[in-house]
Amino acid sequence: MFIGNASDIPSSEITSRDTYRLYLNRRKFLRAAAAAGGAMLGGDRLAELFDPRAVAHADTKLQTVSSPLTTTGEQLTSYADITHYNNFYEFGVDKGDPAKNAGGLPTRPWTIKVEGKVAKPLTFDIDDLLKLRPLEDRVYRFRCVEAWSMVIPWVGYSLSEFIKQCNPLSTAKFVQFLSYYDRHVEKWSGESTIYWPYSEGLRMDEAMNPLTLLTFGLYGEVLPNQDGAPVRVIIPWKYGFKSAKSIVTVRFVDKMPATTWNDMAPNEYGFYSNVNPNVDHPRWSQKTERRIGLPFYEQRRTTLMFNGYGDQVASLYAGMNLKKYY
Ligand SMILES: Nc1nc2c(c(=O)[nH]1)N[C@H]1C(S)=C(S)[C@@H](COP(=O)(O)O)O[C@H]1N2
Ligand SMILES: [Mo]
Repeated sequence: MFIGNASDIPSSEITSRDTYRLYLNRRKFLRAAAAAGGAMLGGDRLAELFDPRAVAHADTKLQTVSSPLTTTGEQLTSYADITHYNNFYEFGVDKGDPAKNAGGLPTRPWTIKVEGKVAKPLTFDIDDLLKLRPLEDRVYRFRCVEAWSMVIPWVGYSLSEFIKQCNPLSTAKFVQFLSYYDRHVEKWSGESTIYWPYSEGLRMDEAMNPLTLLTFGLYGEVLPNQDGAPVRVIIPWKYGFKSAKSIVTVRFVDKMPATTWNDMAPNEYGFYSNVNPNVDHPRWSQKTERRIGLPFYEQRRTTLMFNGYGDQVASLYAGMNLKKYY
């Protein structure tokens, strides 16, 4: 955790973006103080103050509106945890690697190519997509298949709004998302045996469900690179690996597309991957999860069917055997 031990604000208090900002201001102040009377601070302390991860940029704010689809009532996971406990295997296999290594991801210019079963192939520029619909603040529970979870205030709009612009044909039954891949930029991608680019997919009705979020930011700011800048999807009732990051291609297809984790270990990771406490992973239970960032004795909690979004999505799977289609 980058909060380290140098600050007079304990990391347990850094629970919101506002607190985080106060913390940054405090650091800036200390940095100025260090410049003025540097001899007072030791080398380690100085290194901590100049931690590049703590620099907030003025141009990262997004204009947002509140959303009727937000989930409330649970304590938000801190910005520090959301941005320093990541899975982004292109930038390394450890949770702390993406924050360290994703700085070189070139997020402008950025386009999404739309291809496959559409009236005609299209290319969207990220800056046009940001203006397509009002950006909403939407708090969602986020459940990783590794049995940890967070509560994250995302920024975006329903993927369905984007899909309408793509004019998919009636033969489009699934939509596939492909992530950016450049092995020169993502030098760490060889640490795993994943076949790149990262690929994920949804059935068309899942993609059109209003909860499925085309995501541009978190905590009211653009996505940090390690969280999938400049655009990703978030499907709150599915395990986290379904949410492809840094998307460059959206492909409409007539058959279930190949997806990264399903390719890697089909008996462990199904195509659907709905959060389901009644279907254990072959190597661990899915009945409970560990909420990141809480005191140790408060972390463990019961995993909810469809991650708690059953009212909105259970009907998508009516009549399906969810033990078979995990
Ligand atoms: N391109 C790409 N997308 C990805 C991954 C990845 O390794 N590469 N990891 C997935 C997994 S396993 C999870 S849990 C989430 C993590 O998102 P977060 O780091 O923003 O919490 O991203 C998903 N999307
Ligand atoms: Mo994950």
